[in-house]
Amino acid sequence: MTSYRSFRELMAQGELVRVAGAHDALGATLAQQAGFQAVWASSFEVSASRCLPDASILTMTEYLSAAANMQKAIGIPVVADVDTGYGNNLNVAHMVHEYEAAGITAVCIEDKLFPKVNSFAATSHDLLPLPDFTAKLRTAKSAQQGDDFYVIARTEALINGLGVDEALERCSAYADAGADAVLVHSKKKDEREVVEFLDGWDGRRPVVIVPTTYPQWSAAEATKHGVSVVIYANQGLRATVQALRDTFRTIYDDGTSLGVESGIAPVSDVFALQRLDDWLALEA
Ligand code: SPV
Ligand code: MG
Repeated sequence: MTSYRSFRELMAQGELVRVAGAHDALGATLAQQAGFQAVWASSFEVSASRCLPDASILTMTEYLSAAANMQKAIGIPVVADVDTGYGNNLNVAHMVHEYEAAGITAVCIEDKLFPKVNSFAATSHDLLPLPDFTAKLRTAKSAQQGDDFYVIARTEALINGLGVDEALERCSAYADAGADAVLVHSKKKDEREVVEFLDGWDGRRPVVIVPTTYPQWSAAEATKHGVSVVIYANQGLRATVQALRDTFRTIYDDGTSLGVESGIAPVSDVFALQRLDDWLALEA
């Protein structure tokens, strides 16, 4: 599948954009089939799919390969989680060249120091000084070749415990530096600090949220407070882990797969996801 709208076109529609996290083409396809408008090529998921921590261990090439494989399979845009941009300004420029050339229409760069660790890990989450991150954003925006490429600037100020004022100051500077949208991440169990951010935000760029730790805050509620994009970053991965664990355990314990057959997708379902008939038609 090659024709897909860019993320910018999707955003121009002015409706809430719901995004599901994935790490491969299969997950991305299932997200599209469920109705999501875009797919988040999650650094956490891509790392987990290799049983490695989300700690700047995999290389840009590996993340790009995963994102590109997703984009090739689906007709909705991939939003690539590109962590810190994989290094300094030079790395950011290279990243934009490579992602854009691969047909990715949106990336999300975060303001943590490289190497970064996943936001939920119990470790330090130091931020790049504000001027250094705005320089990264300006680098990214001037590196893009086409007008369509979309850069989301993500602040980890709340993750770092720096408070809403710091998050607002940073996102405002990120908008000035040319970011197309801002992502404010939080690891609180409720949405209060995100709401406080939204109440203080001047609205000149769309706001993206990732409500992993505050799942009780619905997309409908978030929209009322001015959120434009909601990312369900890792629920697919977590569902997969639990489903595989339960299925393998049952088969092993029972000594037969009979007990799981009614609860797993038939082979014909997998054939459909592989578009097997389309491929076999090429033989005709
Ligand atoms: C990811 O999915 O890789 C993210 C979101 O960056 S989080 O894991 O919540 O930091
Ligand atoms: Mg990530």
